[in-house]
Amino acid sequence: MTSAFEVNFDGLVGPTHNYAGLSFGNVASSSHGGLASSPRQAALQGLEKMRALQQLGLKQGVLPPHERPHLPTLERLGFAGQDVGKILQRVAAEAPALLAIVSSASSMWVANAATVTPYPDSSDGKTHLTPANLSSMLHRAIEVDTTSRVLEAIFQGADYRHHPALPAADSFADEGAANHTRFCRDYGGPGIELFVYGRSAAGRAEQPSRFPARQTREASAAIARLHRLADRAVFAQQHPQAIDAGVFHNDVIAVGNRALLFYHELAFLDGPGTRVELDAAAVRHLDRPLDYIEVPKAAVSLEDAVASYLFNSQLISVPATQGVSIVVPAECRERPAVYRYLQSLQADNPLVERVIYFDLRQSMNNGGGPACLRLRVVLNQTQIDTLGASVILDEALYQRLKEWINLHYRDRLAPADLRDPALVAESRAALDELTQILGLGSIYDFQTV
Ligand code: SUG
Repeated sequence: MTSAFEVNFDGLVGPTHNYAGLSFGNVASSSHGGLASSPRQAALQGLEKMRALQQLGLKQGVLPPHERPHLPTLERLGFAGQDVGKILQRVAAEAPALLAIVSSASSMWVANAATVTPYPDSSDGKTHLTPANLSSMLHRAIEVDTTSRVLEAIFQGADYRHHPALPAADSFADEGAANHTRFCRDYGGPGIELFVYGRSAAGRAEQPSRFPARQTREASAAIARLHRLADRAVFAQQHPQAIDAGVFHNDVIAVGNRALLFYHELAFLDGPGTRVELDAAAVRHLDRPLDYIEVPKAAVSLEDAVASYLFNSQLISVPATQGVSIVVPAECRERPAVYRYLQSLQADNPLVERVIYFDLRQSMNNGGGPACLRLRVVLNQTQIDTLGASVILDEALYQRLKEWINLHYRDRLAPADLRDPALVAESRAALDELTQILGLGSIYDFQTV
């Protein structure tokens, strides 16, 4: 076994970050729709998180934002022409909801970009990547093509197998790594993988009644097959009560790292059964059962969990420390029950080293916490050194990206600003420069036409 790292690739927030209330079932998105945003602050908050983790000694990568507003989607829907200003005016007049949809900076939440199975887990020894079709909502479904191009540009060579996204049908709705957790003892050693779904297209599963379930069991099963996981894959259904409380992805209510699962009592429809299955797979492949921290609903209610995003934390193994460190959003300090719980966890649980709080408010207001902003890829040092682009964060890249954000991003964006053709020009200039900074080549539609 060669040693390997779990690299967090974080999505950079794009220049059109805004609050459009697009995601039904995502409580933060619905409650902030229509408010003004700050793309600059959003991008800087995300960048500071990346830098802090890099400074703790972790490997940190960067993924580029997508081109927005996405004019090719408008063209496919009949809004074409040479004059961008006129196109935007027409869309705003004839289909105002569409303008927000094609302008969303939702590609920042790269936990939904793809599902990644690292090479130690697949029977062919390759790292498998399947972009999520994100077919539940149009503003996210239009991410697939650029995501595929970005992943193929970065993860090049014989070590990787890139699969096309699953068919974009309701029965194969797939939201990527946000519903997938890998467990292992060491990142470069064998692992098992938990796939969590909200509904079954076959209709067998108990359904939420208030909000939609996004991930299907059929999609999860297809990914496990494609990624050649055989009996390393475990499937579990999300608790419908959790979805109805605003848990639109499993990573809003559970998170894992190495052999530890941190989750809420109401995360899974059958919590005890899920543990039995996970332990059986873990004993088979890791020679030991998993460790669990189950948070009782009596200590933290579903409402508190959703409002604070306690479980959308990153569990990280900081070099030269024993237990796991938990990266949580600052909102966890503001909910008394959650803060109390975290303080007791830090003081009393030997599995936990410390809790680190981050201000990610701009993203949080759209339902995206620390874990939503990152996609985990296990890589060995040779793979890190031979990536197809300069996307691993170091101090120089951090400084460069900070300057780039400060130069190109607006400090304030109101919904009406999405009609402004200058925003298109500004975004293109920013992204064009970014592809040069990251050595990515031409990945955007505007660069290839
Ligand atoms: O898909 N929000 C995203 C948030 C994704 C969070 N990701 C994870 N939990 N992994 C979503 O609901 C809101 C956009 C708006 O309303 O402007 C949005 O798309």
